[in-house]
Amino acid sequence: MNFRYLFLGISFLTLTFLSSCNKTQILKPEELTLSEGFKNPTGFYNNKPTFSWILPVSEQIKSQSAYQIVVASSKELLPGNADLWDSKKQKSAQSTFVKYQGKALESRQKVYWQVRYWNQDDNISEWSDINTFELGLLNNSDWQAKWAGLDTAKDSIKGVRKFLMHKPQYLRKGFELLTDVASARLYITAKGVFDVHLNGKDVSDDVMTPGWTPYNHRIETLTYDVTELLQTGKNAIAVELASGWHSGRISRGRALYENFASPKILCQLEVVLKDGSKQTIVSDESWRGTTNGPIRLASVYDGEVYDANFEIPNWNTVAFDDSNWKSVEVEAIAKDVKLAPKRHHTVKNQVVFNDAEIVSVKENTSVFNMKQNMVGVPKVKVPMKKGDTLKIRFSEMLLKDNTFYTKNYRSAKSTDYYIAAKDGVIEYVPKFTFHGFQFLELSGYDKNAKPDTSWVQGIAQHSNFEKKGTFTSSHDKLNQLQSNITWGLRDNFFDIPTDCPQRDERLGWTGDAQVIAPTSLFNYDVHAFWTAWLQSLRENQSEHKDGMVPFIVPDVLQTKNGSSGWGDAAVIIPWDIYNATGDITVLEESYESAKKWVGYYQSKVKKQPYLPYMHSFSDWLQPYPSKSGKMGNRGDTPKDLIHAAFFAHSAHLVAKIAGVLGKTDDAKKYAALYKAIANSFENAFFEEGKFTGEIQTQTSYLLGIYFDLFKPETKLKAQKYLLEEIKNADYHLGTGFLGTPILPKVLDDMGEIDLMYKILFKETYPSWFYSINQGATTMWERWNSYSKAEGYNPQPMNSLNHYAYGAIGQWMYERIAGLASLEPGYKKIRIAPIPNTEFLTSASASVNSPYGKVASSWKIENNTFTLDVIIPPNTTAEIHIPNATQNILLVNGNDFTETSNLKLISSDKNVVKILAEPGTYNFQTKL
Ligand code: RAM
Repeated sequence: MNFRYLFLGISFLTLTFLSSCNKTQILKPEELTLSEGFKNPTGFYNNKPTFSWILPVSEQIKSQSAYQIVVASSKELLPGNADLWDSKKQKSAQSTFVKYQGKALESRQKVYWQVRYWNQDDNISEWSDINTFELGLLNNSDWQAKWAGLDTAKDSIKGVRKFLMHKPQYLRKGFELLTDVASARLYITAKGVFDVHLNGKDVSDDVMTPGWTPYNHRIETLTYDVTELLQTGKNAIAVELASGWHSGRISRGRALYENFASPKILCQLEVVLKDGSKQTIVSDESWRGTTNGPIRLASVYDGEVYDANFEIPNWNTVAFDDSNWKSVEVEAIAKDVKLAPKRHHTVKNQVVFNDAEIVSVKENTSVFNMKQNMVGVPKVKVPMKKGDTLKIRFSEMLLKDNTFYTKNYRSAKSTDYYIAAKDGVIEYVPKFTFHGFQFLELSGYDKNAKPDTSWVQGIAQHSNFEKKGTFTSSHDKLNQLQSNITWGLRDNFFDIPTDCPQRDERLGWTGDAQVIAPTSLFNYDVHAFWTAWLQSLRENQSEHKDGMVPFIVPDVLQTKNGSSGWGDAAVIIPWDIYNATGDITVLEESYESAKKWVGYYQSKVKKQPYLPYMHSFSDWLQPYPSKSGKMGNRGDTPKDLIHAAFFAHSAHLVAKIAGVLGKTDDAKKYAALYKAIANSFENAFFEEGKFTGEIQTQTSYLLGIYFDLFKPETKLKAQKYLLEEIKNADYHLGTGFLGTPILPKVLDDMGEIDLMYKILFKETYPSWFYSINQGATTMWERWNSYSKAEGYNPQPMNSLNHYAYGAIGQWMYERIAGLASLEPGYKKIRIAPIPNTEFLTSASASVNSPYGKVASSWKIENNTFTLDVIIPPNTTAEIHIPNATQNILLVNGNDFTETSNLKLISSDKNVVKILAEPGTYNFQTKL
């Protein structure tokens, strides 16, 4: 043996080994998600999904230069033998929303996938963990089940405004499984709302399923893995069913929805047995049911009645004999109503408030304060006497004498009842209703018992999205505002985005939705929530040949005329989602709908070119309107101006969307249309930048400026007039629903940041802090919903939980904390806080962006301004350090010098601008 060769051989091997280590050592991708952020879903809705992943934070990983995705029908085939799709190495930085391009996928199919990437130096990562998704039933033809239920319309009672109240149903079926179960899926939905049990156990902790869609177009279905709940031999499936949104008063008896028809369930339990055989149990005529169960009545608006005397022991287990129950009636699945897996997360219990305070006790009536205006249900544990009725009332705030203010619930009874079957402590959580409340009144409990705070808990419920962003500052009221904004969002994201959660409304108002979407996308992971609702919007829009988008979605009001500023949700929200997430899918899905809405405006142009004549709720609830009472709700900005402004804006956005989608002809066409409308807008309503209408309003200027409808020279003049208007209002808000979200954007653009701070930090009416000074824990519908001095606004339309004015949240993130997305989905980030030392000494925000955590946090201490920044891999950031110059700037403790990570963009006496690569940075400058 020649040692020299042996030595050389070993060195060669070592080198190859080391260099191959070097090539393979970078960390694997993390947080794999599917389409709008789903993690390993079962019952997934989309067989053409997109894939996203996040590059881990590490010195070596700045960006992605290529990726490879492998998709297979079994785990074992990965990564080498992907039978469904192998993307191969794709030279691309795209790590979000990569389209699946493999073999067609079918209902029920379970799919496994993995991804790896190459970094900026072409080093390859390890393969990610294997993720999965399993499709739900994608076609109506996948269902063998029939709609089943009792005819409850027959013996229903007449409730508020003579609406039918269907008695809740208890439905069940026993069945036998011949051998052991290998796997089982339950596919289920209802015309109504349901809770399903298998062998006495809850199948899920979902609330008010299946949720609310335009039921005449599409009903969402749920899929549950129930393998563990089944047993060899006898089994029982049991479903509680109530009206919910489908047949309840909230549906307003719309014939189209068969609202007077009785609620029904549709369910299909598919079992694969260990011997390989299959057994399917479906809802059909063999099921039995009763309305003689404990939930006697249930209504979204009016509450629930529970009579413990009607409890049916073991009704949902195999031990029960249902031979006395009635046979159900069945109905075939309709071809024109799509059954589709739910495309966003169900409502669930989210937070439990268990530190209630007792406000008052009178005989056996007591009032509890949950200390937060919330939405959901109470959990009561109360001593009762047999036969007595516990009455549970709700209110958002109290009157001066500590009694309930419920005028603003209007006709919604919002009251629950529990009838006790025996003496002792009862425990009750209503199931098929929800309330908007901070205060709760109990009466009818055991007279001899002393009320205790442990009697009551508040269970806050909302759609099950995750928190995405945080915002905090050195100012208590600003933090309270952030809290009010986020509670306003959670409280009103109850399966659909609602205007309010408490009164006889709770509807998906499109205007409110378009106003709040950007702020919601900072605070919560509501990508899927919004895109699901947009599908409902398109379905309701399709009912109108002229492209009209209803006021509300689902459209139970049967809207006849579109409203400017409301129907624009069809265009504005997809654009906002795209900007927050970078997902182009929402633009593709919404493109035709957005064009149709612009077409609706066009169809309303009559006499004057480009000026539509139509309906509008206008600058809804503007403060100090010239007209009083209800007449004043629409504010003073003329509706014709609002139509033209939103017509132009929607056309402009369609042009931009067309650009993103590569539809160049449309992009040109809509850009020209926007210009033409802008021209008409200016000529019709302004002279030399001054609004020519009778009453000057902030909103007339805001719309023209923000939507870019002026010629450059008149724009400057209009800006001056706007500032005059704001001064005339003594630096207070003069804006309603439409103007308010735009105000910070316009002032920011004008460099009037300090003015925006001044307006935001105003304590007197109308301002954001005014409601906080009056005790608000959520956003209010009106700037003057309540005052300690004068009490409640006399109008019954006075929700204390309305998110629209929370739209300021976007500016709080973007400018106060300084964190904004500069290119769709945070591919490029802007960190540019502008502190105002009169009000603040610190502010921070973070967002879990599609690329990972982004953060911006500044503070001023001992005349030193410090900015801490986190920029995730595969992005870049422009960092603007205010009041700094290049030579007094420290970065991570050292004098600033350009490096491969930090490049100077510009520096003047106001601001240093730096282009940053991913990393964590600390900037410091002396003030
Ligand atoms: C009210 C709703 C909503 C608003 C419409 C115009 O009834 O609460 O907030 O958009 O009217």
